[in-house]
Amino acid sequence: MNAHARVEQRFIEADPYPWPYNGDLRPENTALIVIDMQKDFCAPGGYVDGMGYDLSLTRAPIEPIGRVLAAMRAKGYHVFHTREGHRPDLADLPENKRWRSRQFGPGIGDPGPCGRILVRGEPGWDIIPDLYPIEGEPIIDKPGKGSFVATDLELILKQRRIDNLVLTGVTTDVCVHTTMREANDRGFECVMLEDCCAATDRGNHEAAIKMIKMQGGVFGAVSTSEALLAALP
Ligand code: C5J
Repeated sequence: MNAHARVEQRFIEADPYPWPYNGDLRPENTALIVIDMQKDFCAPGGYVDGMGYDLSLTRAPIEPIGRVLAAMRAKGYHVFHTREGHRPDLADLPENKRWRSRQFGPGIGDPGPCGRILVRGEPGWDIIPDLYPIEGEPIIDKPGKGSFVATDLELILKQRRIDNLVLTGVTTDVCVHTTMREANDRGFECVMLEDCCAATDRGNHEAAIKMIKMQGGVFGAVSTSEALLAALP
């Protein structure tokens, strides 16, 4: 191919604009991020279950994420996973985060049916088997809701020259949204796949999606697994 040949532009159907904004969608510059698909958020006996929330909500994205994960792996896209969790001695758990987490029963760091809640190394903290990372896929262990604070995610994305982020996981309104906002402020071009995300409350999921679409796509765009799968080069 001529060294000066233009690369064909490619977009995913998305709202409020076809994504990515510049049509530069390639396996080399695009990563799937699967956020916090941990047993504590979507398995019986985990943290979310213990707080009394409807687990069917946070389990709903498992299947669509599985399809996107398989397709993006097969086509050579970068894949990252994150896990929210804390050191066993809780040195990285702010007191106020711990206090608030205990309002509906056992909180972060306390024992539960899946081990100590959101503590690194415990059964409930790990990623569900259906979506478990494979060799070579970085796992970002984060003590906060966002994936950039106190992690090496940005450094790895920059090393790999990744511009575009496809965001999936739980929960839409907390860790996925915080990560999208952090990524957007760092110049990454983000799309959230709405059927590949879920919140512990349906209204919060919908509101979080609506927020992204304001102001011409204030944090990026929103699409679906179906649209992404139809458009992948
Ligand atoms: C929450 C998360 N909701 N992964 N964590 O506490 O969204």
